[in-house]
Amino acid sequence: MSRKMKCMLSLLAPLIYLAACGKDTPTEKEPNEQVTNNVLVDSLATPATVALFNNLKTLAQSGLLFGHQDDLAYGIGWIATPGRSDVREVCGDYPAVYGWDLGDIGNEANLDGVNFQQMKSWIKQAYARGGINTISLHLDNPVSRGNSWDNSPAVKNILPGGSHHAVYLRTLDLIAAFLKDLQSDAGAPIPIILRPYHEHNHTWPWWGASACTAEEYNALWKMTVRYLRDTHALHHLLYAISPQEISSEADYLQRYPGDEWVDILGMDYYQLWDKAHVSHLGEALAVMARMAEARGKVSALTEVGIDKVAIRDWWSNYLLAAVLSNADAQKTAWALVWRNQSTDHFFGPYPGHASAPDFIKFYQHPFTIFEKELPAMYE
Ligand code: BMA
Repeated sequence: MSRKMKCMLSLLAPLIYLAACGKDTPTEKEPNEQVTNNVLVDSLATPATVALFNNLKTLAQSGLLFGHQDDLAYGIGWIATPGRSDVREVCGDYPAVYGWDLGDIGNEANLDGVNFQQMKSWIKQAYARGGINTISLHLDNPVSRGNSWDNSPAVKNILPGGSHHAVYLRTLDLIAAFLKDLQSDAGAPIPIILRPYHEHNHTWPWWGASACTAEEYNALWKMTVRYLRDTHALHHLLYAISPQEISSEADYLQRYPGDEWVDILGMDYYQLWDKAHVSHLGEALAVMARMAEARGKVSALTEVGIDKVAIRDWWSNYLLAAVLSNADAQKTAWALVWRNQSTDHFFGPYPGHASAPDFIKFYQHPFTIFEKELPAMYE
């Protein structure tokens, strides 16, 4: 067992399982459903989901999990080859966190060509190895039928009473059905970190700052949670919110549904292209980590990266340097880089790339955590 692993396990020892308690929630409970916690958005969350949250919180104190979007689905020069992963081919281990996206749900493949049936099996494989899965939603504009980037107004139309409410619920039904299928071989639901309606303080998406009011955004979030949690009775979800490049608490809370609707405070950050932004990101992470701590939540760098990783020492001297730049930023649970689509669009390492030697250093650093180094996250 590595020194890093030993240190991790000793930190986990005092972990206290959340006791059942009689908190009132808006959830309608079946007589046989048990309240498992009074911390999460879902008071009926499965014990494994509660454990994932607690373990993330504990691990965040002493390490940074590394994540990669679509890691098992494709990489540079390959598509859907069993067992392959650009990250693993560079450093010898899979990422600890796997990102997936349900944009184009209802079709055979998602908006980036990932077959949904295969996505389910990759999520199951990652879980079986002890990894963590997070899912974002680049959904089409439900009114115009354009894509996520069609920022013509739609949110007011899909809220209860709106012209497209029923149509939108059919999309949420498809999402619920996909999530429900995510079960281990033994039939246990696989805990998932759901990250809907991300980067909502920016203007590119139809749920963004130019397309809907804060009240509409918050109503959309709550409607989605209620529909998945209460109507579909899905209890294996943690809910992560992720505005982009936020530097103050007031900014963070401008579009925020409320503490009882969010489990994980995330942030997406795509400005880490020069040394000045190392401390900028470090300070932003610190703001978020303090907010999370005050609320009993987890904070995470839910997306980060620079396209084509054009800086050779980016992993150690930019990304890790930002997370290590102050004591609060160090409490960030994970950092996930976006997909390796092609040599023209990639955010992770791959064998032969100029940043690969530095990625190995990043991997070897005692603070970073990859899949094999994870403790049992679901216990
Ligand atoms: C963007 C790009 C797009 C992709 C989208 C959703 O940042 O990578 O090519 O379709 O994310 O994954």
